[in-house]
Amino acid sequence: MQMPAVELHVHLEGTLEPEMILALAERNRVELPYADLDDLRSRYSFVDLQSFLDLYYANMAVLRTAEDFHDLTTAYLLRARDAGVRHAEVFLDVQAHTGRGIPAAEVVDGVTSALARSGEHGLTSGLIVTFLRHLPGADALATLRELLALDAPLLGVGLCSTELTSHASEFAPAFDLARASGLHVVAHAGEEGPPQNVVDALDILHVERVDHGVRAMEDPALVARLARDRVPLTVCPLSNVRLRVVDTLADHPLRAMLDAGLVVTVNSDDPAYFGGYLDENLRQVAQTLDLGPDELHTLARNGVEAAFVDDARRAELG
Ligand code: ES4
Ligand code: ZN
Repeated sequence: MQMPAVELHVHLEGTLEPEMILALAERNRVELPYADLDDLRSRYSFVDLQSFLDLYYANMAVLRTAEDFHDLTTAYLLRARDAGVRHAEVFLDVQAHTGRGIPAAEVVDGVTSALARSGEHGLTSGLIVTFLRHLPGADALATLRELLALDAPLLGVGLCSTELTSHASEFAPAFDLARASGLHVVAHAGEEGPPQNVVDALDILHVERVDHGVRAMEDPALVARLARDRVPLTVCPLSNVRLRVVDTLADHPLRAMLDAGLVVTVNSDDPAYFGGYLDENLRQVAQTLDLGPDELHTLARNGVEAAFVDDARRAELG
């Protein structure tokens, strides 16, 4: 099988495996409401995005020190390398940590010191800080200002968490500052929210890629626009099944998206929660949607096209 070269949609906190949750709880003396590993694992059954987010944010309580963030990031890089990834752009929910009293510098130092060693594992990488959409836009702006003051080595900013309770315009000031500071911009849209959220991400936040975007398929004019402008969509098939964006993998619109000429890529989102890393996402979509070598090649090529890398690195990846 044509292996993926690039991963563009993975939340570092979503790579926190149950075993690491228990190990870090012990290391940091954090009390968890789980009896054991089996009890924790039994909670990994979701009915929608929010039911997942509740567990995802709760489990972050075990991440306390720069060393924890370093270890989490290194574990992801090693697992991604094993999945065939040669370039990864990883999301970090800084506000989910500063909001419970962990300094931004502690979080960012731990992650970036691990990412700086990507080359030792045979990868390149970049860090995208994702603002939390359930918090006020002013918090996103303040967080970005703090990260810029820290001179944090950022590739870009994004937007995630629930799509249903806020409007993109709230985040325009933070995205305007990000673009003015030379950062790339992406946003989750059209996952649980309607196609209009994708339009708003393009028109109001001026995103260069859309994370998920599967519900764009409900709006033919939007599909035509995304195809014409070659706006990449970072699709996460196993995530969409586990969060009930689609009923089953066989119902997933990935093939229809490819057929519509969209620049779609396959990604893992929160692999510790959704049943597999990039290799498993690709294996399952190839099998279930009967994707052939040409389609797998297109997916890999799209990932290279959509990556925020310079021409030299793009040529190496391609
Ligand atoms: C997320 Cl799957 C998904 N959707 C929106 N926000 C998120 N944060 C982490 N995973
Ligand atoms: Zn995501």
